Amino acid sequence: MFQKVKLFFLLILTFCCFFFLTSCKDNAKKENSKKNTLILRLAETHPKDYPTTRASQYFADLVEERTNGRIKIQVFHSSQLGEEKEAIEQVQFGGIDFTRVSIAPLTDIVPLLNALQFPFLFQNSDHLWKVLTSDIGDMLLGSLENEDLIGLCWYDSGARCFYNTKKVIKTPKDLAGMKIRVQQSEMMVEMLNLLDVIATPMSYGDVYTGLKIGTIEGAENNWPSYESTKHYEVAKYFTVDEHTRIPEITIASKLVMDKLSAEDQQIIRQAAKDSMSYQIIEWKKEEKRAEQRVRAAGCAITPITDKSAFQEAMKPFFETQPKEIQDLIKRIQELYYE
Ligand code: GTR
Repeated sequence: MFQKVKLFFLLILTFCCFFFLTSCKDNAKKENSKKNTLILRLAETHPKDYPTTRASQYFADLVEERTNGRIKIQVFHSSQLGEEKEAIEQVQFGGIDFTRVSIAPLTDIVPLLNALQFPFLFQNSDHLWKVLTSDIGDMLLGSLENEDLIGLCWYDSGARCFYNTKKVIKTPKDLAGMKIRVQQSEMMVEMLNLLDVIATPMSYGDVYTGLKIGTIEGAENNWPSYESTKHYEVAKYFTVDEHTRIPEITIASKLVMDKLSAEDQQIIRQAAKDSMSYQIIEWKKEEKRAEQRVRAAGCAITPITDKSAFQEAMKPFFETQPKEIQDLIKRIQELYYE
């Protein structure tokens, strides 16, 4: 009897030891794979469910899948890592690994991008995409490298329109004297000054309060931004003048990318490119949804069917541009007819 009990306890002991050793091994494996996972951060200004944020997440998922979990990109939405201008600077110094931004706050660092924010440059969305997917788009993505940035891909951002807290705007003259927020870009300030507007550069996150307390009287943006920021609740006069089509861009830190293997760099570049078609589809859906929502909310929407007055008012702007930008603008205009 005593022998049997002894054997029984011996068996239990062996089982416990075996269980203990296997779980230690499993934990060590998990720890190891955690240690082998490279965590990178992407800064995004929009909320979690905004089309560009979802596309950035799609990009991150592709990278994780294609590197078998070796590289994980965490998307920090809603400006958790700072506003766009600061995020760009951080990416230059490798403090943040990636960011998705509008090209506007990048233009002071890479002036050639100014060509893309020239007013009434693109005839429509197809024209914009024809340019971005041509050698011009590739050349512009490549032009960021001198500034320690790597241009990965473009996203859609529709057309930007004026909106304000005061009155219906039908002509450029109606805008004269108004204090309008612009993105932090020299060119945007110069462009709006041409309309006798008091152009006020400020970061995106400050616009709602500015409109509400009256430090600015208006701003300009696309339908989804107008809606998601709730600017439409405080600035209900929206004029569909579509003065610019400024694309969005995802950029990586060159310092960070240079430390990765050529294979991983390629995976990241390709994943970013592959997220473009997803973003474009999501964008189109969101544009319609946001427009319907602000219309239903009772905003005063003024369509501008004949844009010539706005175009004429902004025409002299071309002459103020450096030759390099003028040449690029001409090439972009010509591409529409090719
Ligand atoms: C939005 C754009 C943002 C930000 C914002 C702004 O359309 O998606 O990245 O640049 O405009 O006006 O600051």
